[in-house]
Amino acid sequence: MKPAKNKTTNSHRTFLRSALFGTGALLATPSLLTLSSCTAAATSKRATPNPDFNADIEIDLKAVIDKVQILPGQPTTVWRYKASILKGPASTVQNLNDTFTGPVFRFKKGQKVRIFFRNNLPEESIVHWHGLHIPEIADGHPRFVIGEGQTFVYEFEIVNRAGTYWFHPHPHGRTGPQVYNGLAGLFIITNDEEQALDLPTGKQDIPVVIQDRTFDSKNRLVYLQNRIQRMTGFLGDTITVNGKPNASLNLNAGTYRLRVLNGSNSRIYKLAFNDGTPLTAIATDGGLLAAPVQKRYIMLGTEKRKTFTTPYTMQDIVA
Ligand SMILES: [Cu+2]
Repeated sequence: MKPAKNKTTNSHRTFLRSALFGTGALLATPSLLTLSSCTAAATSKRATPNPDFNADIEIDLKAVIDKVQILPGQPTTVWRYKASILKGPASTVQNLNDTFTGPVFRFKKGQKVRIFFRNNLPEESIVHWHGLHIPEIADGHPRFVIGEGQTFVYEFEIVNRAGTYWFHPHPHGRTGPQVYNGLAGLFIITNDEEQALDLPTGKQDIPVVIQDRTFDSKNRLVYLQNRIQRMTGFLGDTITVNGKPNASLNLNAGTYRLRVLNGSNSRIYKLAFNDGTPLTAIATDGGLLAAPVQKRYIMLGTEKRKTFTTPYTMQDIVA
């Protein structure tokens, strides 16, 4: 309701301004034209870049149908995002291989970002930047969906605190299936405050996207097979990490930062080390906590993520 109200106010102001500068009945027509073009601009889809927006970073982001090797045997058809950097540091974009998850974007607060989103799916889609403070037109509201072959140009400045955010499709009534098919990526933001904390970085800063999936005998993704699932929510029988079942990672001694995102449609997770080693939670959805908190386990609801470090080695964890 709020944007609509603002729109009216802006239009009203424009109208008043025009009316003030104008005299007589003739100028009533230009005033009305201003009024209608203003409303059109606020609701139109952004298909071309704004030349006045000076982007530090430009990214090409596509939603595509792809085949990836997830299980032994036949590859699985998935829907996924693929990104490439057009302007700015190459480290901004990290595509993950042989998986449906990703990419991982890494930004710094204050950067101005332009993302060309191209929908190569056989249905409407739009990208929502979950947790980001950005202009409404760049927020991926379902009314901004674009059809197959169309492009939406996002332009916004990174104003959020350092933290782990994510992006996913947001078409009305189709968000669940599109995320399930594989569309989800991470949006990591850093800032000076975080960089002064000496947290693990580089290879010791690991994205962990947890999702449950069900595959049929031909390795195809299966979603909402029966009425109970449609009512209570989908629960897959295979847990994937960054799009891979039975995921494992060999780590060296030292402290790791795990950016854990529950990207599942309904499943809730309780995460703990199997030997009871405590976890140190350092952040939630909204960024860094005021102070680290030790936990025996962490609960992850859907559309939530926590970031934690462990002062123990992965060898300890695996053992
Ligand atoms: Cu979301």
